Amino acid sequence: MIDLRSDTVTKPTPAMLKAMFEAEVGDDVFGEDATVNLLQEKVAKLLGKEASIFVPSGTMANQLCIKTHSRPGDEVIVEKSSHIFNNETAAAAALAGVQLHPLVGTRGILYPEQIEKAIRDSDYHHPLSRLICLENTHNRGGGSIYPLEIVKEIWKVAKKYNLLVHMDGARLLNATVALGIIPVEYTQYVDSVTLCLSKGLGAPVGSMVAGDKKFIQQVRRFRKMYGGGMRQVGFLAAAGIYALDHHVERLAEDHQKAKKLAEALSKISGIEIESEKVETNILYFKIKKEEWTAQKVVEELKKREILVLPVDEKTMRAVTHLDVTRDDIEKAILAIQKLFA
Ligand code: TLP
Repeated sequence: MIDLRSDTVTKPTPAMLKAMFEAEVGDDVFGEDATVNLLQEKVAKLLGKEASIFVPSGTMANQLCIKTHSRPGDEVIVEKSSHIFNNETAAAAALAGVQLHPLVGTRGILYPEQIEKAIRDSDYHHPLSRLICLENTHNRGGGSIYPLEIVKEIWKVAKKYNLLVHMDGARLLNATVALGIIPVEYTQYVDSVTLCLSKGLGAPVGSMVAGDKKFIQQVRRFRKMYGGGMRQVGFLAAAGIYALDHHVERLAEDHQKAKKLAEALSKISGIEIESEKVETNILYFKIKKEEWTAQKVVEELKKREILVLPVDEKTMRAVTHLDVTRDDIEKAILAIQKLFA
């Protein structure tokens, strides 16, 4: 099977598994897991923050940040197609008690002027605007990269009105590798940032939250509350360390593979895709054949050993990653060409 559904599907490489087996572990709820501690120091440094903390998932990472930054009744500005708004089972409302204020972005990107307009005035009928969440890269935006200058301007607006900024950086390193910059260039303009080890980086489990020390202390309390305090979890942290040491620069390959696939798809009549807009490892395409649905194409491709994700009636997603070779991309292209011929 050539699995293009998500970059979450990767399995540990033999070298990663070896690192996991050899990890020194301890009880992380006591703060005694040496490998977790090492990962947390490494990520804090990478993201230019005072501290970081290992958590089970990207969803928990985002939700811990929202919970820690806000109080019930506050308002959080998000993008309408963001993961936080659509794919976290309303956790911000259920667990943090906040109201999400969704704004429509351009390929998921919000602009400082629209954010400034959405910030509430001090009328006591209104909720208190507390936090702005940015997703980088933006999944539903098509793996789009937040322009650095825009993040800087959003930060300025946030500080002018005393708001906090959170970055859902599940795929932050896809953005930095594509731009050839270091993560700190972004993270200097956010109060908190998450990073998923289990997506393009290829670790089996785990995400990171980074911020200042006081913030991370509070995140640690809420992580316990949310049931995310884990014990000898250094086995998983070791996979994260391995991923950061060996799988970052190679993300560029995933971007090339996505571009190649997108360009080939753009030449197939029956498929609609703006291949020039594919910037990282995620691509969305639409089925133009009237009688075909995305579900039908998924089923047909599955028979040909290719997995893609249906998104809505006519739209599908493909994501490149560590476990999809250049050869697999060629095979996928051929199979899709044949199906649409
Ligand atoms: N995204 C998954 C699905 O949930 C859609 C995927 O296959 O892309 N932030 C962003 C931007 C994400 O794309 C995801 C996962 C998360 C957060 C949540 O991460 P997990 O799955 O670890 O909770």
